[in-house]
Amino acid sequence: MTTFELTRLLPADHFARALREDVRLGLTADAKWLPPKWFYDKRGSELFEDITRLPEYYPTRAERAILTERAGAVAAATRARTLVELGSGSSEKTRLLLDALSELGTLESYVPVDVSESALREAGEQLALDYPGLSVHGVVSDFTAELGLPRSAPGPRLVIFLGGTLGNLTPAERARFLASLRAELAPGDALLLGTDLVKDPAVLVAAYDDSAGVTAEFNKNVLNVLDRELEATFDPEAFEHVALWDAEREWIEMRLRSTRDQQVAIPGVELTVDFAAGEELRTEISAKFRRERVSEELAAAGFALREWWTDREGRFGLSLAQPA
Ligand code: AVJ
Repeated sequence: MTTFELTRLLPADHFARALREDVRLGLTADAKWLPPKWFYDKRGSELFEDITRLPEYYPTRAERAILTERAGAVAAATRARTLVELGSGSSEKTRLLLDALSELGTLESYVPVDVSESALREAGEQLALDYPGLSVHGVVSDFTAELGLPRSAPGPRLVIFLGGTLGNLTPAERARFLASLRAELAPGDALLLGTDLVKDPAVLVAAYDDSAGVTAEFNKNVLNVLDRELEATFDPEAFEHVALWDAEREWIEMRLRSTRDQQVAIPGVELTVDFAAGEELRTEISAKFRRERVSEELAAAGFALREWWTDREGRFGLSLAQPA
């Protein structure tokens, strides 16, 4: 028998409050910024899916190539009974691991954790149909705030955090996130972590500034989100998409650059915000890693790196780690 259940860990008004707090904080700062999580409304999630199919955006394909080759090794090394996925989204690459763990015969339950209830429902219900006998327990949560693994999830547990999303966090946020994740795991549990790798800046910048303009639209979509949720008066056409490589900090930054002097009302937070011509609003960092940095950050959080795999071209890294 197959089951699908859903748990909401957050109060119903969590996202409305968090958005207002982020907008107040980020848009009144000297150097304006917004956290990347607000890209992902329905339209933004669709645009991201489009990005993953762009010729310039290699990370999704590179990570899938590694998983295709290594899913069996991950299953054998972890013998997981529970697969927990952070930021599961459409759960597409997850099937490679569900297949490998089913074949091995250890898998009992799948726990996708995501901020989007609709994405969890869609993916969860389909998976429950496709994997008879699997219990699917979706958790609506903001894992940068708290993870909240169901206590019932049987061990050993394999937590996967794919796509390179760790890179959206600053170094301090990553340290905090990895340490709190470690605190929820027991000996014998494991973490499978996908990280995009440092490479030729031209390749990196192209991946975040594609010729079809899809990433530009994705970036500007955050302004549509503020217009809708906070009755703001942003005109996305009055901002330009910017993607640049910060060589010192080894991250890509996406920004929106105001094309003119303008004033924007944001009634939902009782703010009026001025933008000078050329002023930039930072909307995302996407850190790129080297093996050394990944293993150091894992070690600092109490994990030991057990396996490190890359695709043939060395573009993307997949780490298997366990509590040290
Ligand atoms: C989904 C966070 C992994 O940082 O590459 C894609 C998001 N931003 N293009 C990334 C994104 C611009 C993506 N992650």
